[in-house]
Amino acid sequence: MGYVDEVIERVIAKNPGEPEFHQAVKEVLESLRPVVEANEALYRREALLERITEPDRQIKFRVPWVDDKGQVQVNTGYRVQFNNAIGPYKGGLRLHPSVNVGIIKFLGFEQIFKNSLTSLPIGGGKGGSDFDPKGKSDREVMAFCQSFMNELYKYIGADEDVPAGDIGTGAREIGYMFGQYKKIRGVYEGVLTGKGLSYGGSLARTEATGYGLLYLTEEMLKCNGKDIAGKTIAVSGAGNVAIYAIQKAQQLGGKPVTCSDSTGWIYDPEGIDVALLKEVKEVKRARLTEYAAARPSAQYHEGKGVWSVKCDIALPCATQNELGLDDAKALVANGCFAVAEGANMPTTMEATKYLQENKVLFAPGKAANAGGVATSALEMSQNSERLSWSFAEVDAKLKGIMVNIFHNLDDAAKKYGHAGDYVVGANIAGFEKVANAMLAQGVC
Ligand code: NDP
Ligand code: 2IT
Repeated sequence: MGYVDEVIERVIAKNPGEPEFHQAVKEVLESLRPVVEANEALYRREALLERITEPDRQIKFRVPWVDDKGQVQVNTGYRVQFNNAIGPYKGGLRLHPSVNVGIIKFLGFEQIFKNSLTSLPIGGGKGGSDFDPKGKSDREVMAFCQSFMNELYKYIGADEDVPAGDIGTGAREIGYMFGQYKKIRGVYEGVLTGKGLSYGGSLARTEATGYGLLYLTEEMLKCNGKDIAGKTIAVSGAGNVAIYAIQKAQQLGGKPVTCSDSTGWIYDPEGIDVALLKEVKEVKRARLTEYAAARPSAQYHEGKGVWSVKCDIALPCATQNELGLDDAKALVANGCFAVAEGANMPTTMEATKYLQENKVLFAPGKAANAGGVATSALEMSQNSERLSWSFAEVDAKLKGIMVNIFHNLDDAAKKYGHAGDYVVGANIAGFEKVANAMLAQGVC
């Protein structure tokens, strides 16, 4: 058995009941075969793949808080500090009832390579809790966030580990967490990103993941003789990533016609009304039924279904494994020619394979959605120099980073004989820098 297969087996045996983590490790390691084969003796001796698949540490803690009825609630908090070979741990905090250690580990593992692709000095980490912010009052969310930080503060810091937003964690949650960190530690530092603009946040961080997704997609299409203008786009999700992906797609002349939330989805043949979507999701925190009620052209459907709509480009922006093999078949049958992942691992391995076999341009999340964490790193730079940059300056840097990421992964795919396979390209390009740093730093 080859080194890659041995390590995959070992990871599965050592981490039972964590299917998402197994999936992420398999997807990365299998595509690293060309590099691993070229360096097998060295990597084996250094146990490089064993080390890179084992988090530096996993922190799990109790998060007790009092709800509005006076009842004590108990959630579980996590922070997985996966790898800091190239910079302080960096990655979001997910607040969703489905959160467990395996999900946080898959996200933390992906984050290592994503952060490396940005070319900025950030290591990989992820955290979160099974707390569900949906339907909670602001006071309840604050009580949870303060209790979460009462424990998390011990492990984070501007040069140590810098958390940020993810599913369920937006500006409100980051604000409460930052306030509590500051109160406990008595230091004003850039310990979290995605902060409000009045207390150290960066312009364009809110838009960055969605905008970055479109900048990378635009470059990928351009290099393949295609264009976004005039194209019909299917988007899933209706959160931070989806909203700003839809907005940038429209600015580039595309026509996003779908979005979805955890209960249903919208087909709006006249194109999604972003202002209305923002009002429903960002202000009212309501369901998409409210979008449909306010927009005569929109059709609302319960459950899942955005990938059944005829489109040229698909942008999954909700959550992991939301685009399966049947969805991939429907997309291909309907003439879709590009899929770019706004979410983390939204496409199953079978679906990815099917799309690639059918010549669909496929940009994996660790490259396509890296604009969010890249702009978080720009927020860290601004915090360090105690200055803030204009929207145009941050946006221009973001665009430069995304274009650069695409060319790095395109070049890596070509160099190892897999031209056009951007999954292989992204994994190899992200891995090489981290691997070299780990080897240079010795056994640690
Ligand atoms: P949000 O919480 O802002 O939005 C998530 C959206 O997906 C919501 O509309 C939610 O529905 C919907 N959704 C549908 N099904 C699910 C489900 N099973 N679990 C969770 N959400 C579901 O999150 P983000 O937009 O920030 O994140 C979306 C994806 O992008 C995630 O995979 C995240 O890891 C990834 N990502 C986020 C980055 C960021 O900067 N925020 C950066 C890079 C990647 P509802 O409205 O009903 O809650
Ligand atoms: O998945 C991700 O890259 C994020 N949720 C953003 C992480 C960050 O530190 O900005």
